[in-house]
Amino acid sequence: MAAPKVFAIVLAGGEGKRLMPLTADRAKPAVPFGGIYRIIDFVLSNLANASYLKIVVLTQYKSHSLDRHVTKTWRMSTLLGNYVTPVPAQQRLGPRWFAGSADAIYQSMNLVNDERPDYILVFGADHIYRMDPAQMVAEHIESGASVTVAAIRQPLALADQFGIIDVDTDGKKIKRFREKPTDAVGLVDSPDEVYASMGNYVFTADALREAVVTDALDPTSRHDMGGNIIPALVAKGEANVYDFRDNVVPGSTDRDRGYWRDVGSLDSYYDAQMDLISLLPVFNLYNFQWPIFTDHPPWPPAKFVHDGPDRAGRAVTSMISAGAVISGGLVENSIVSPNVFVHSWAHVHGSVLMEGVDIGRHAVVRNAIIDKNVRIPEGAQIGVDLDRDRERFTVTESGIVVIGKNQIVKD
Ligand code: ADQ
Repeated sequence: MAAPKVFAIVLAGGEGKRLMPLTADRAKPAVPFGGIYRIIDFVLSNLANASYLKIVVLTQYKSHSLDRHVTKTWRMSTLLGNYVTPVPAQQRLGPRWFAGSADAIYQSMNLVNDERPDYILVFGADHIYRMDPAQMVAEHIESGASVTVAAIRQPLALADQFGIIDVDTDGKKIKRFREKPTDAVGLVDSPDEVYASMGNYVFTADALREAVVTDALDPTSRHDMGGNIIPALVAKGEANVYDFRDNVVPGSTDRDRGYWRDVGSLDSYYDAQMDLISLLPVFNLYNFQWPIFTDHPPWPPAKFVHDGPDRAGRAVTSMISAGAVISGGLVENSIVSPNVFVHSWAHVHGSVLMEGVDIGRHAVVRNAIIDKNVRIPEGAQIGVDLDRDRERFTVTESGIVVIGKNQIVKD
């Protein structure tokens, strides 16, 4: 039997308000992550590793940086008819942007019709994880459901951030799906947890087409995948769940299996990066059997100079990207992106430094996220006196100081 034709739609139009100021100039999926990646590279790598290479990325909000990244990094040989194409809101149906994620798909239905797939993956672009989508597709095909929703257990306290799933006694059919409820109750076998949608769906192509067309005609709908499309298919008894715990990615270990992070807030974005650098990381970028792809210019290797009794020039428990120069400073527990310069007697701890950041002599940077091209002047202190930092920067609930792109820091 011929392999089923699979087409992937990556939803990348979310605003990412809670990631401000990192999303002031870019959409959430384009926010840099782990030194050399963008958030969207994780979902695209999962699809690519499963050889699903007919992909459209639906964009909308501040899409320039995302568009440029996808076009540059994810260019494909056209030899096999593969592509990863960013598709901005087309206004095909009149002068309006996408009203919601289901409307984005409805307005892009011509792309689906061109491809005539058997199955359509609709995946979010905002998560850090490894997953083999082919295993989910296989389960979907076998079940005969119209849609299969990937699900993971999450703390009950976070229920109002997710689509919450109740399953039938068979453990597979979705009995009830509520988008971000405020009154969710815990699971019978684990009262402090709920079963949450990961925002990744596999649809039988005709079912998706019918669902978005019906939804488009409903004036009361918010045209949202989690809020409208999935609940409608659940009501028809045609929605199944795929338990993420069943997904086994080649090269994964007991430690990093099942890792999935929604990096929707500054704190969760920060924490997920700290997950990369622990001694035995719960998310292992060094699994070469399921690589996370990205692309960057031919920067020179990272360089460390001046290690001596009074000056360091050293980095420990950190990831240091190409083009970075650690010149007489000390970097600990941090992610350092390309072309970062850390000058003599500076001390960086527990921080994420994005491309082109310059840390001046004797500066102290603690528990901070510093966006592109920010210059921390000589002797400045960031993350030391949070009250002072609050006057000029964003400081998160857990005390992470965030400095936006190109912001001038005076001392
Ligand atoms: P949210 O992420 O809050 O919840 P939403 O804001 O609709 O839902 O974003 C879903 C995806 O669609 C994101 O990747 C976003 O970038 C994209 N998106 C949003 N609006 C779009 C538009 N107009 N055009 C293109 N893309 C758009 C979702 C589900 C929940 C689930 C969580 C898991 O709705 O049920 O639990 O994801 O994180």
